[in-house]
Amino acid sequence: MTDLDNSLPIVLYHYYYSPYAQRVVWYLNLRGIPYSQCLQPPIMPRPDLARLGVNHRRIPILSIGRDVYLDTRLIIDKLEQATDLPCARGPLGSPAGGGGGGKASSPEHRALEQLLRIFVVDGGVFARAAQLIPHDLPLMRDRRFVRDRNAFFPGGVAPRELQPEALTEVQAAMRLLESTLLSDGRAWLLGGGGGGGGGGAEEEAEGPSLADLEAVWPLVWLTTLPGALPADRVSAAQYPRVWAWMDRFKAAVKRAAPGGKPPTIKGEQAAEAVVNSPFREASGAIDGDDATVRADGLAKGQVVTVWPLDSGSSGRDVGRLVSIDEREVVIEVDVPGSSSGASVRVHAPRRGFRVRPHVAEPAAANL
Ligand SMILES: N[C@@H](CCC(=O)N[C@@H](CS)C(=O)NCC(=O)O)C(=O)O
Repeated sequence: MTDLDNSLPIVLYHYYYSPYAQRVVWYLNLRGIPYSQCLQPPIMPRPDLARLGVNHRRIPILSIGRDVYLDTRLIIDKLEQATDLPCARGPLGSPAGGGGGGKASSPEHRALEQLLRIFVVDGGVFARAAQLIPHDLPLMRDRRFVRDRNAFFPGGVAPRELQPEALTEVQAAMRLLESTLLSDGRAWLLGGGGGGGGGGAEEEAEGPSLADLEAVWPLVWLTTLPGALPADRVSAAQYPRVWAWMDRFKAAVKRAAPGGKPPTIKGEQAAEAVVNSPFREASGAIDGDDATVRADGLAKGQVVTVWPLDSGSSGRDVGRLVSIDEREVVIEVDVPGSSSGASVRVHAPRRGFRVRPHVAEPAAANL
């Protein structure tokens, strides 16, 4: 586990209508962690990230000092594990995975937290929710946006012919919560402060845990897209407990962050803050027993390419290998055009990402 220097700037690169970014914003708000935001265009290119030498194309990205974290799963894990964050409230999750003092107090709770994440991200709840984006939204009428997203989603963005079955999958996810964890009237998925829970103001006041955050975000997102959910089939009438839980969650986030929005900084300012900061984490080691390290003979300092496998695979980062273990891979990436040879460290989770020795593009043939 690594310590976090209070003075290090925390910058969230995102855009407002990214549901993945929303999940991190809610996390930061629930913990009362101060940060700045650097707002990005919803489509490529993103010069603010290119300025740091980062090619990863998915949003959000979080920097803490000179360390840049890709993927919300790693971002949230890192924030959970940090022991000395300048924060108002402690970790939301399991003490084993977090820095202690988290809310998931039993092995079952810790398992649920992880399984809900896997269910929603890898199990396809979010992917199905994304297929329900209504075609009459202003953004969906923007040809540049649709072209960009058709390249991002292998089957095209919100294919009309898949929307009926996507709705069924989203209903199944809601039914699961309605008929299991929420069925006894509890306020939060894990109950109150670790107990079973039967509702009540005290339990509600304890606030949501990481398990709630892991499950709630694509569902709340869908409720904000007019026309995504047909009210006669997916509403508070059919899923009253899920709706009440979503409302409680939104109210808890609002209570936790009454001050509204964080400061917004421009890309130049963000890059300056990142590049002029120290590294947040000490340089880690190469796990010689790791299967990929063995298969490819990876060594510290070797130039490697890192990219996500599930979506946005075109955004590949190239850098010198700093560390790799079963949880994350860290590479040091040169900041383009830096006269002082500045670099940032890019962290990616191992799950859902590939690491390979870098193969230089062949030079253009002289015709
Ligand atoms: N597994 C990634 C997924 C992130 C993701 O797909 N984000 C969407 C925005 S909600 C995205 O990057 N879309 C393409 C883009 O903005 O260029 C994570 O957890 O961060």
